[in-house]
Amino acid sequence: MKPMVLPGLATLLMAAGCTEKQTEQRPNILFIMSDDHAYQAISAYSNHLLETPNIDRIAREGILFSNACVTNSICAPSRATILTGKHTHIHGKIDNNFPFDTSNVTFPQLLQQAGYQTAMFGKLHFGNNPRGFDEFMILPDQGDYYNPDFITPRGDTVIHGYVTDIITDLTLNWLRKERRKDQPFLMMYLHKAPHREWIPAERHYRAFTQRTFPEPATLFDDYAGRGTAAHTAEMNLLRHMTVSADNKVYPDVARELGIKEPSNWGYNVFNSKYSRMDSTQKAHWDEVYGPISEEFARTYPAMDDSAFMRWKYQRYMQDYLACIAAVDENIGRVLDYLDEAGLLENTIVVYTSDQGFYLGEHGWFDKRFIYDESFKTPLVIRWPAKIAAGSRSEEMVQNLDFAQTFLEAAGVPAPADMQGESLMPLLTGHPEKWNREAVYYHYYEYPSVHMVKRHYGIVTREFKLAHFYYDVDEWELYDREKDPMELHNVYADPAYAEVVADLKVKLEKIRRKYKDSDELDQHYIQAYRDKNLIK
Ligand code: SGN
Ligand code: CA
Repeated sequence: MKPMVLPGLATLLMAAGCTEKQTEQRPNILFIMSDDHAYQAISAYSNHLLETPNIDRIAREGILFSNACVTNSICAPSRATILTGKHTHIHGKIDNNFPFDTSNVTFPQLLQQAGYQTAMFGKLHFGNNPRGFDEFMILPDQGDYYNPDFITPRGDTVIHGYVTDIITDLTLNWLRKERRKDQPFLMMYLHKAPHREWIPAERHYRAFTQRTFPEPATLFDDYAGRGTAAHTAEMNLLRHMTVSADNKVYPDVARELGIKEPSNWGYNVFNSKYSRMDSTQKAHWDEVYGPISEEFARTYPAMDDSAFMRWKYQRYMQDYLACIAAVDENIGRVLDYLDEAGLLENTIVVYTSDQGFYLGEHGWFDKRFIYDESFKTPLVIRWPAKIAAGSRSEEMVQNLDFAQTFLEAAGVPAPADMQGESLMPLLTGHPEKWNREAVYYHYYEYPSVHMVKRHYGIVTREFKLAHFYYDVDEWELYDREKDPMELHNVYADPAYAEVVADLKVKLEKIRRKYKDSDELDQHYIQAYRDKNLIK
């Protein structure tokens, strides 16, 4: 009998329909996310505010997405969407109030089961601990900038120092000492900065408080041409940003000037943040912020509203951008380490934010709206093994897409009920395989801080149609090409009647596709009633 010839492994794999690529080493994943980092404050997007050389490096050596967006522009819902690959009405984390339902399947759990070593350091904001991680150290709730508390699997601890540096030290320490060389890793490296109240490190506030930044064209927006929601939102620099907590004027100085903060909130927050610092940190702080308070006491009495607005804008930008300087610098430390360790080639490095943020555009800070500065988020990805350096994509990708992207990159099948789409075709230069024409958005947290009304909508390249509901019933339509600043709601303009009719059909369709409905809207309103958040 003729001896049987055993085919080689490669032939077997080819016969089974596998390509050579699938037998390659699985990539590491370094997911870097900050909290409330506006794309307007990344020089790869625009350098009118500051330089971010390290985030830019990821973009330059990889791909920059100029139309990345979120499904619900607020912290915890965005994080839950990233981990589950589902819209917020499906995973149930619709806002920052309700705890995350840990029976949801998350992509880190799947990667861990598939042999990835997994770790998370920084801000999660779920009200419970992450599942699927071999190691984690997370900030409780929003966390603190100075000498922050951490929750760990071994109990709680306080670490002395500045939060952005500490989260990076924890990340680097794990990569250096805990990483097993025979397994790929998933690292979630999650900054608290630049979240409100924008408290910078000493090395950055010294420099940034000396600087003056260009004002946005819409700083003095009066919201004419927009709906009720824009008029009633409480996120205007002049009216809602506090001089003490946000602008760092000492409470006794502000009180002396007769400045009223709503229910002393700003004063209390300033005091609680300041009291976290040790005596050296306080002394350094006082050297810089003491004179700022004194100068404010001298100039405030002569300020009219527009001068006060301008002063607040500068104070806001000085601290916010100084926080980003620390984020960028620390990302540089991690990239340098990956370089040294020979890990850069086969590590997917992602930099993104949990949502966008207003930097004075429309007179606002905060986010929540479907409007661009809030809805869009920065996204740059570096993976030399697959992504050509200097790539750019204008496709409308979402935080919804991360889970399936990472699972595909790791060769792990994605559960059928995940709702995103893997970004692999866009990463690997095959945009023809990507055919998304519209994205869906739904914001719920109302009534709540900043008072942005509940709304959902559909966004295409050309238009944005949104329905504000619950205590209003208003529609808004923006022509994204003709009116990129979204100043004119053209919903009632007869010239757009056909567009409205067409988009309403598409909105119904996309709501059905993602399994959202009027019944679910009512269900989540009822959940607020049950919790006595509304009557
Ligand atoms: C805090 C902030 C708000 C912010 C929410 C949600 N106030 O309440 O300004 O909108 O968090 O932010 S603060 O003065 O306490 O910081 S999120 O990023 O967590 O969604
Ligand atoms: Ca956030």
